[in-house]
Amino acid sequence: PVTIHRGDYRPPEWQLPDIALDFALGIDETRVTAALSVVRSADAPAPLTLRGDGLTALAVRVDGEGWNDWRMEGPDLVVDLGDRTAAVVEVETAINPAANTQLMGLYASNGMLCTQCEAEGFRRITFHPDRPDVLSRYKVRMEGDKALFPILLSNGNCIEKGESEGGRHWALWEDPWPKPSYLFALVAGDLVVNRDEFVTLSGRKVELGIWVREGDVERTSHAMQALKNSMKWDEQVYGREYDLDLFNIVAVSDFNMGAMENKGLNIFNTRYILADPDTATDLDYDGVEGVVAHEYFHNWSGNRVTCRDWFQLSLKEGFTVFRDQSFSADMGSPAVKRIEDVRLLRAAQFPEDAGPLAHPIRPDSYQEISNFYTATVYNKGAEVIRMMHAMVGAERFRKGTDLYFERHDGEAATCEDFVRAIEDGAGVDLTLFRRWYEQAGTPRVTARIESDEDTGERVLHLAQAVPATPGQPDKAPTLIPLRIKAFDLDGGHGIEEERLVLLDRGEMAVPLGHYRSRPMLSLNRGFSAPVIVDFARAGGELAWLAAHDDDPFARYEALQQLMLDTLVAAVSGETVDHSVVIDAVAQTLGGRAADPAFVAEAVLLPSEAFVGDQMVVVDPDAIRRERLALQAAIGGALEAEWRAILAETPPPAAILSRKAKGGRRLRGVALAYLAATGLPDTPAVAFGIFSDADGMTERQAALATLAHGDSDERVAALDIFYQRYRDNPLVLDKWFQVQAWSLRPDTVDAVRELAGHPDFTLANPNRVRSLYGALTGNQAAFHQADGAGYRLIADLVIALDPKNPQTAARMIPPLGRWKRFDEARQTMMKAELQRILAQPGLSRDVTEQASKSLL
Ligand code: B3K
Ligand code: ZN
Repeated sequence: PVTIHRGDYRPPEWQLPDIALDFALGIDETRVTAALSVVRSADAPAPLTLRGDGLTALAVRVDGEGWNDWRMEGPDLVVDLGDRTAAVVEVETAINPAANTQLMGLYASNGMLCTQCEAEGFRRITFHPDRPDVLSRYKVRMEGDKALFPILLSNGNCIEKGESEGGRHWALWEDPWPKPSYLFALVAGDLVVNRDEFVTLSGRKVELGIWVREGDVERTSHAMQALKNSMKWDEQVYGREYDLDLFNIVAVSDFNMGAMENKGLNIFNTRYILADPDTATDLDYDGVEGVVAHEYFHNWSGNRVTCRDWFQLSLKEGFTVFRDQSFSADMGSPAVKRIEDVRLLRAAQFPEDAGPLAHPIRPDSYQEISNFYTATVYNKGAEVIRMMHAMVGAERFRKGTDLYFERHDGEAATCEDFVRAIEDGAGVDLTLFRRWYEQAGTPRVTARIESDEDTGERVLHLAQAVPATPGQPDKAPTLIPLRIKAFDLDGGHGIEEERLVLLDRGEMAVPLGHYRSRPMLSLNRGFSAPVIVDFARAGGELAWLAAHDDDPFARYEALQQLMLDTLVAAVSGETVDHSVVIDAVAQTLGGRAADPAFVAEAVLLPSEAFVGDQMVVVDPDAIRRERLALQAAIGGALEAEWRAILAETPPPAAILSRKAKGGRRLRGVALAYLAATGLPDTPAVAFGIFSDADGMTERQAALATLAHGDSDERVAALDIFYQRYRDNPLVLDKWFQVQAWSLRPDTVDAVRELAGHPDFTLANPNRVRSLYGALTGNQAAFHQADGAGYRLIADLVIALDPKNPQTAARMIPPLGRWKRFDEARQTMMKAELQRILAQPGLSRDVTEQASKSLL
């Protein structure tokens, strides 16, 4: 496989100011005629290379004349234009959307046609340079059967439509904004619309449409509200107004990821559009709001200013994730949102940074760019933007982003352009900070307090180290902004106010002031930097901080650390006293009336995987055992509290206020703790909640709790749930998922059996993720000692790769974590990676992930 290097970037030799596309639509055959107006930008004559993927050129014309000076170079079409400096190059191709199981390019889903072009799917539709620094104005004409495709959509505005012979009709769309090919979109199908409108800051009326299948339109109101809120928020917070008269969203059920920000025509996985209280949990609602916002925000951070090349992906993704995180925080609870984001970062990104697939947020090389839509590029990328924001403050950050948008509007920019705009606009020197873009690996910050017992002077010593990662053996210190505060319990004059410490060298001493006794130090508050902090705490400190820190994130963090320390000690064979954790949980629960959502997050035990991440050699069985033991201890000791929470009347499912959502979340946590005790009445309690539930949050929480056990109620609830929702794919995904999440010892067997269920299919990425993705997230099951979990995932990758390489490749990273496990598991995991690699005809996607995972 060919490796592409960031340093090899060359500007395009041809520009394409205008493109006219003509589609004769059909499910099995769509004919595409592309007229590319090309203008040479290279000084010397250069052939025009148009990338293709699985295409045949049926006809080539130049300036209206048949043309023979072209050849195929592998999948690409090379047209020799002699010494011309401009031409209109017309190419005809035919594609089969029904046969497109990769879901890249133009494909069929439930009888409708839709596209996915990012990153390199446009070349599966027509020959084109297909690189993000080639921007064009698009005119799209499409024609198709009116009964099959009553709705015809593309980017921009519909400027004309009409009927043609044989029950066909057509539409002509024009997008006035030049865009790269990855933002092209087309949809044709039988869809219904939820219409609304939004008036922008400057008084422009924008027509909004969310297009779904008949019967789903009632489930689109939350997405519509989220869209309007996002539009308003981007005006208020970033001064960014929408720039077309029309904004359409289409929901499709077969989609490789969450959604896609095509200009004026976002295409979404139904999972991030459809929500009603009966079928969606509160978390699903939040997912809809966050993804709708994310894709909308891309209109500026991604579309108006796009990426020069795919190495710059974090330019749009990191920034846009930061923007959607800030939006969701403003719409709900900032503290809870921060906890969720950090939990995701630690669950998905830290392991990536610590494993064989580690890469900087701006990678240096790739074989298949689809493999780089990662938690590192997205979520660590967002943390990097967040650190800049923290260092300069909201006002100066806004000056920086204003300058960025002003300087680069209409351009394909780089990460460096962004950093420079923040430097110039906000007035800050980010020289050292740039290392965050260059270096992979999660920095480790070691902290220690040095005390002079005579004078009472306390000094905080900080040291940083960035671990070696593949291809980057030596790392340099970077700039790490740490929010700290010292609480003085004993009188004296410590840091009363929070302070931002900029750790800008390998080691640094920070005077804290004079204290009679060691102060309670709150470090990396709000998770101001995406680092791992090693700080030996004195006994009682974490419990004190969990109860008293005035930063809610820091309270959460202290309690988590206390739980984590207890679990790690227990797993290492130490006898542990659960009572410290129990007391801290009890104390936190005391605040539940004021903020149930925060309390629910704070009292949750760290995941099995996160406990494993703290250990040199992960012992999945011991972690499962000790975590269940701690859960049971907390469940038993605080039984009365859990029962009291569950005895309250739950908030009606239709109410989505912060408080109502928090209340439901806490009830879910209470049920899990109570069930962990194994008390004989708990299946009946859970079944009661399952049956009485007026919405999916309570219903799913109860079902998931039952699914861990072995009761008659479990069997009954799974059956009732299946019968009730068998026709709703998104809810049926949950049915598969709760079973793959189960803590039962037979989960791997259950997953294997579910893969043979008539409702299981490899054709739908959501279904694949709901079963197999859930299994890889179930540490003790996936790492079952006999290797059955590994075999199951490898079998899946092998079966899925010929159909959908992108989704297949996404299942590989869990197998690549072998270095962290015992020798027996290591051997089995590597053997499965090798078995995958031995398959003939493997995709570039899977080849890259599997071979790198063995290093
Ligand atoms: N930009 C798309 C991701 C496309 C992934 C292609 N493999 C969604 C998003 O981040 O908004
Ligand atoms: Zn994005």
